[in-house]
Amino acid sequence: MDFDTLDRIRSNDHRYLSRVISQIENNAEIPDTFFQQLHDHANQALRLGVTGPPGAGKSTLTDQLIQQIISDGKSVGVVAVDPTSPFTGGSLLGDRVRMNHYIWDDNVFIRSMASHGDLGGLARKAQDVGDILATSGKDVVIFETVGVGQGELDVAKAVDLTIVVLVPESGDEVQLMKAGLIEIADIFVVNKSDRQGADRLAQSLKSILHSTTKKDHLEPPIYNTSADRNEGISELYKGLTNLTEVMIEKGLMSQKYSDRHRNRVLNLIQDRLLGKFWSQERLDQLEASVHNLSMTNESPYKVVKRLLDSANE
Ligand SMILES: Nc1nc2c(ncn2[C@@H]2O[C@H](COP(=O)(O)OP(=O)(O)OP(=O)(O)O)[C@@H](O)[C@H]2O)c(=O)[nH]1
Ligand SMILES: [Mg+2]
Repeated sequence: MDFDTLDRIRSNDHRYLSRVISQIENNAEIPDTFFQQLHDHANQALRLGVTGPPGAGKSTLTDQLIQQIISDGKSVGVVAVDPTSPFTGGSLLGDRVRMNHYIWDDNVFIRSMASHGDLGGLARKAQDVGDILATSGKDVVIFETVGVGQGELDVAKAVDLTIVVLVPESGDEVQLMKAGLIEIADIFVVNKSDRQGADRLAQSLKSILHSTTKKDHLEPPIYNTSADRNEGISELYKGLTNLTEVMIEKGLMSQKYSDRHRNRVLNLIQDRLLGKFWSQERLDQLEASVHNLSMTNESPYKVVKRLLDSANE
């Protein structure tokens, strides 16, 4: 595969975009120069994360947001991360339906991306894919992830703005705090507001946010929606647009951008150093010591010392 040219990405060739994303998905070796070239073109898009518990209606909501975005004369790229996880059995089909719906539309690009259980790499992949879609000229890039673990929450670090989707069944405040969903949200959506308990959830969220939002931070707004009947969606879209403007004005977007930049460098260094360190030989040494452990009872610290010493030789 030829990574030397930006032209096919910049010309918004969806088949090519999909091929490059597959390479990233499959951990193919891609030269750094490829990503370096993207950098100058990748800063125009608004990157949105849509996250929340399994089955909360993230895909349905994203679908409605796509409609809003294209009616607003803008283009959008959507990546649904890890639809093969055991939690998300239903979404792959849903994603296929959506894909077919927009297959001839140059303004809408949708695809799924499996994490292959490699959650550590997810934030990096989301950044890289975001760069590709931004370079293709998409005005908005959406990442749909299931918010059930650290890897998924890391995706929040790859975006400008995170929408956390909850439903009346999502549980009480304590559970939400524990799940780490409160602190990553810039906007809350209480979806399935056609169901009982939606107002109560919105109220209790509001009171936690009121007491937990730090000074100099914006208190995340809450929107009630019923995504499957397109209720509350245009209000959400308007709110999203307003919030984006406010965040730009207050310098919060550039703050997020610098945080992303820093995180990205930290993550890349970590990945590379670890990748270099764990040669087959060291992995074999580790395995050997694991098998020895029960016999010689060698301390893990001793194993570490030996492995690190061998790194310095
Ligand atoms: N009653 C009700 N059902 C909804 C609403 N929005 C979505 N649903 C339904 O909820 C189910 C799950 O919707 P999805 O959009 O697939 O949810 P998801 O969060 O993307 O699910 P995963 O990706 O599998 O975690 C589907 O059957 C939807 O039709 C809503 O506002 N009200
Ligand atoms: Mg989904």
